Amino acid sequence: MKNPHQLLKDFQTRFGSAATIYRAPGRVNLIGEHTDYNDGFVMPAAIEFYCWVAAAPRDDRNLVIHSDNFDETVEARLDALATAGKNHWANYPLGVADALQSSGKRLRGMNVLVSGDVPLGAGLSSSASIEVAAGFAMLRLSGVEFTREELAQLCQRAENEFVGARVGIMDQFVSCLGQAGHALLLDCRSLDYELYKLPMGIQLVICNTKVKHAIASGEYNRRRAECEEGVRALRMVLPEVRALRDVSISQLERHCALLDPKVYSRCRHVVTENDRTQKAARALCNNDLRTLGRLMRESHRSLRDDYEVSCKELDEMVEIASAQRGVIGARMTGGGFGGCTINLVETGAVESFRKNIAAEYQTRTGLRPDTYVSPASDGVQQVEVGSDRVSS
Ligand code: GAF
Repeated sequence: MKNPHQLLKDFQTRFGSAATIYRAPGRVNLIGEHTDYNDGFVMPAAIEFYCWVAAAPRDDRNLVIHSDNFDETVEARLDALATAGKNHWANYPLGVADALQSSGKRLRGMNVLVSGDVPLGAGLSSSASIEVAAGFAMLRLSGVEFTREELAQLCQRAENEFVGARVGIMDQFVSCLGQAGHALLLDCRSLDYELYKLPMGIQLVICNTKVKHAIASGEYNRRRAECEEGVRALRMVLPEVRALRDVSISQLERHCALLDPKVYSRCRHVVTENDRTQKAARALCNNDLRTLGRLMRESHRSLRDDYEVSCKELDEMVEIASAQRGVIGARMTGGGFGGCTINLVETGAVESFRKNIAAEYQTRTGLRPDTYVSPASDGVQQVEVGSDRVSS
């Protein structure tokens, strides 16, 4: 974890002034994958990996942003924001500044030092964490009123329009509104949400396959386009359908002849995953861990076979995990094509789980995995250095 005292010192050395510190978490998704951009349901939790931002206002209208991770500084004028180039890290904070200003928020120029400990390209939402941390800092230091829901939506807009990845709202939302010890069930259409306490005696164990996923790559946007194609075809007979969220499993089956077989499989994943996610929330609420585990397994199979966003390494990791003692459920998490799995593991079994996974995964794939154990954490916060207290 980043030492906030060190971050303040680094800021002082680089920019010659004191700063305020904010941090926004990455996330892991328990279930509800590729449903957010279909107006569906997701159930993520924020994790104790953060993007840390130290920031202080400037007298001009410039944004000067230094990334510790990339050891690079980018300078931009708030009145003439443009992308920093394809796949550039600075597009995330610059895009957020652009989205905030386009929505009418008047920002001040500022110096920003960014230091993230969310593993990059691992499917744990390092992108949302930098967007949310930067956006929160910009709004707070500019003295602008905002809600966390609004910040999440503006960060999503930044990623869609400035970065060019047509992501849904899940990652930004939980990075803004996550709560320690809880998973968050989000209705991605209404943005209504409920918090579900995670059971005592169970740990969230995240296994990194070390296969990098690239969310901005064409596959993610292609899946989204296939879902839209499915909606267009189904609307010929079901005109009330606005998104796959509105389609039931029996309706989909009844009208499958209207759909190209690939598009049908994509739609089947989304429709069944929405159902699983709502059932998983009920199972969590009833402490019915057996059902929760079964739904996680089914979710992984559906992502692998119908949505085709898994990969050999994720499948191996889930298979190895599912055979371990004390494992409630295991599945890939996030966009897919590499990245991480999420495992619910009984506390007493975590150490043997980590050891066995590391050995077996390495034997099967030749890759050395990382495993992280993280409690569910709070959404974006200001960090009071001195006491290291956080406040909202
Ligand atoms: C990525 C996206 F950013 C999310 O919006 C979501 O679609 C997820 O992939 C898949 O569930 O994390």
